[in-house]
Amino acid sequence: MCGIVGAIADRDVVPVLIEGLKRLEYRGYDSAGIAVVTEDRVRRVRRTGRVSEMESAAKAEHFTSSLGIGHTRWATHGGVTEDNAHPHISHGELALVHNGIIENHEQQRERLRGLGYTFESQTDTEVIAHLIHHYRAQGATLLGALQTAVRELDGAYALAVIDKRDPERMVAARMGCPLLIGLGDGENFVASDVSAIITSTRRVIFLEEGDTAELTREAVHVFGADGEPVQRDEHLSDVSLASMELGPYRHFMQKEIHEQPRAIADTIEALIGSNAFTPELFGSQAEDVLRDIDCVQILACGTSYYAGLTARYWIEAMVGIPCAVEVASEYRYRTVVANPRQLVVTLSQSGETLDTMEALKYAKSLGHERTLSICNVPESAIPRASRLVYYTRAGAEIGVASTKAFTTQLVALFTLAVTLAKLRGKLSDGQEEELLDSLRHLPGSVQHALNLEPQIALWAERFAPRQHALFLGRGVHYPIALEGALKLKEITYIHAEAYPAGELKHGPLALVDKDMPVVVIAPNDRLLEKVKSNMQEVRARGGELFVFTDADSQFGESEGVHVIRTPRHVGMLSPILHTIPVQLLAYHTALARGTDVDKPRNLAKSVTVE
Ligand code: HGA
Repeated sequence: MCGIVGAIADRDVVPVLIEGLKRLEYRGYDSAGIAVVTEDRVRRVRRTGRVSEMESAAKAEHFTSSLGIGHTRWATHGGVTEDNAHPHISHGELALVHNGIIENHEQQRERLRGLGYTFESQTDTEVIAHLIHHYRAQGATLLGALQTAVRELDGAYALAVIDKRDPERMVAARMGCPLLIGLGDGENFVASDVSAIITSTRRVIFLEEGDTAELTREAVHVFGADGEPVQRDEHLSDVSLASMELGPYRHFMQKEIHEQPRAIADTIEALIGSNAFTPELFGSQAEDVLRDIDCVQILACGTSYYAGLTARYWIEAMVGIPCAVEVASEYRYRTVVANPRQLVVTLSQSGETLDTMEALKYAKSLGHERTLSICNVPESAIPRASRLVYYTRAGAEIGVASTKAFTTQLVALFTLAVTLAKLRGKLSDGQEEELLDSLRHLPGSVQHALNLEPQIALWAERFAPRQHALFLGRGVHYPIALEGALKLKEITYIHAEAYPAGELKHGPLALVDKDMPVVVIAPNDRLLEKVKSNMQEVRARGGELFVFTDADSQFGESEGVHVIRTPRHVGMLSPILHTIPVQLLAYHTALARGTDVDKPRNLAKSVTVE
């Protein structure tokens, strides 16, 4: 979602801001802007649309400055207009960028109107600029004004602020939305994520909830929620620049689909290295936390939620304890029965997903102390708030539609299920060796599935003109049908629904006719015969079937039944393998429809607002 970058340096920071915003584009946005302090003035350029359009406008105006802030906006309050784009300015003096939502913006707006402030935008953000300006006008320093103002805000924010009356300083604040500080040599930065500043520095400080910070060229001071100075650890980011470059690919989504063999291999490296499913894979205290749990609650959103649904099948079958999976935005607002022996597992690619973070906080407030985060971004907020963590090592995921983060989450969840089974004495040495072996071979099988791309691209040509599609699966492959439908919706805008195949006759069959393509995930497992019957039900109504099965299933193509075979059945890991073709189908259908694959309309990455 929104991206923030700011810099104070001895050089012109405008190129730093523009490059930073380009590196934040992947988060999804609808407008962009920068503001700088130069020659005792605040100058600003904003545009709806792409960062490159805003860049041309900034170049035309010959902006240069050694202090500036930039922003990519994903609108929550107020339409996608230039007036609503950030930075927002108060009285021509102070400029501010904001990520998040201010819930009491209406009350603040009324109050500020009463104090004589006028508003140029419909955003919730503009009140913050005026509020800080108001406290400045009463004599507070820039940092003091920011600290007073944020105490009056309800909601979530990451903020960066500059003021022409104090051109040697930038201030920042964080509550509920990610913000970090980059430490340079005689220059310092703020950013929503490290990718924005990676070419300037890898030394970062992650701000914590309630922190404020003051940056000059030479120093950074951080203050805790009580306003007192605090020391926050410095980290050296190992984000790879290559993972943020497109290389020979047309789209990040395509690149990330193809990176899955490597991403999976990296994610299981420690497991394969230790040659055993040990609790330590989840952290040093893991054995204590995991040993006598009596159930699992998985909390997640979007694609991660489907990873959780898949894990439920594995956990209940292998471990023999109940596993519930819930959308985080539902869990966080309902009355939940607390159980101190429950393991609460949160799944989030970015580790910053606001609803998931809030659901975790809620679970903890109920006394749930056994918490595990499965996450792709080291040191992000959710793993830091969890007792145990398993980092997927997918590398930076830039495409808005998640691909490699999903399959690596599945690998992590599978590792969890087997580890729990072992802790409960439900795994023989032979079984452990067998499962390790299948995981070892998984990257190779995924590579074989990727080789199906040309066949899937041909199917995509037939999908491209359709308005609707149905996805069916059974058992552990039902969540993969859900994921396939979600991928298609997200990037092609074709309306797609997924059902457990057994549900077909309880409703969705009414939709089936010759114009409804039905995608079926039908591997050679114990439910295959049941799925075949459901396929007959579709054919009997003229529906066209597109079936993904594996090499050892016995059925072939016939009229209205198209079949693509993934490699040999890979046992319990089969859902991971069957994810590849549904990702490729969505990707190639989007190509055929000419949609913006990496930046689907209305969507954003790192969903840091509610
Ligand atoms: N509420 C602000 C910022 C939105 C945001 O953080 N999106 O990710 C606005 O609507 O401008």
